[in-house]
Amino acid sequence: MKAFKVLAVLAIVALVGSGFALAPTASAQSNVIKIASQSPLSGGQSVLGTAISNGARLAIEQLSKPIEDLGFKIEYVPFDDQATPDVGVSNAQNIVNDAAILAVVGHLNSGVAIPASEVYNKSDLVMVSPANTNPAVTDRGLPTVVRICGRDDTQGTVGANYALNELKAKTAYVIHDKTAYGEGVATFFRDVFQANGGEVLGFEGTEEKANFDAILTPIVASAPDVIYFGGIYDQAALFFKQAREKGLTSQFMGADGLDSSDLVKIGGEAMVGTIFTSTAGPAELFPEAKQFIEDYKKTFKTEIVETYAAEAYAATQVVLAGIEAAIKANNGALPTRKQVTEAVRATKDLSTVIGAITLDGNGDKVEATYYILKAVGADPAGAWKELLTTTTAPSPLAAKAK
Ligand code: ABU
Repeated sequence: MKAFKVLAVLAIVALVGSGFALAPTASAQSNVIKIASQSPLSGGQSVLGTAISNGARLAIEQLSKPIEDLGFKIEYVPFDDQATPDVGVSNAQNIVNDAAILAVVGHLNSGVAIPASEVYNKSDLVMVSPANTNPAVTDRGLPTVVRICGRDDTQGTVGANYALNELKAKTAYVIHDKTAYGEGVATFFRDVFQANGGEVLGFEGTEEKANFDAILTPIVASAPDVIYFGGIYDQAALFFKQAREKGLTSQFMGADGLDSSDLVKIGGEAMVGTIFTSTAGPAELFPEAKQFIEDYKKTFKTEIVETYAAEAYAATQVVLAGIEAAIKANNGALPTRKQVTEAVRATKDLSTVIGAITLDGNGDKVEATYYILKAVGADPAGAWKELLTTTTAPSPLAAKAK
């Protein structure tokens, strides 16, 4: 027996020494299924990133029973992508190397989700995004990618038409943060604003985070009706604050990257009056989210349910339903990642906290709602934003089919 053990150890050492790599098989014999999330849990965008992680965690804590009844245990593994493509990709590599992980909920940033999802896709691992709005997230045609929010081609259009038709703006100056999301949504805004009769006085990208003097000088000189910022609140709030300090009275606008209480925490009174579009409705708008809101506040000891928390909960509902369906279709045995991906992509009329979700053949929600909101207060813990109006639009694929 002792001799057998020694031989076995020697055989393993020889395999490792020869460069033979053991494929990740942790889940093959285990009843543990892991669901990962990726979002910024540290840094300037962590308010929204934490909301995504919290939403996923709460859904897993509350809704895993049907899968447990089938003999499996669900574990949640959150990753901090730091809103940085390199970190997201490096995490993605670690995620695909853990064979127990059968799905990912995330990301916040399209510029991180796009390269990370290339890694997931090579391992057939499904990613369900609660927040990534850049069209390329789904338009690349990856079979493992799903998003349950709207898209920037529509979001930018909705913002431009609101500026022209409701605000009666004639001129706009457009700034973006040079990310896939920021530049993308700013480009859609610019193109539609121009095509429908507005004049765009400037279009510029910046990675500056602190001192916007140089970029503000030509904006002050041109005094546009609207300044549109395609980017995230941590940068936009400082930019807008400095714009007001320079005496600019233009209407500030942006998209869902501004939709966080940190916008007014950073920008204060200067942000009051800012109008922004979002693909996430305030959670209170969804009748199905009543219990979720109570549980979220109690669990995370907060009065604020930030944007994308409910969407992350819903994205996790999509994932859990897919895993359950895949186990059942696999006669009760642990499904492969590919089987889970296929079950998730087949999501139809799934009841979630943000309403029923049906996916189209590209992994987009067949119909999405776009919200136009206004910052009305400078207290981030108070009712700092109010809904102005909403509009609903089909995904490009669903529109074609009509
Ligand atoms: N749409 C939310 C913010 C960012 C992104 O899609 O990159």
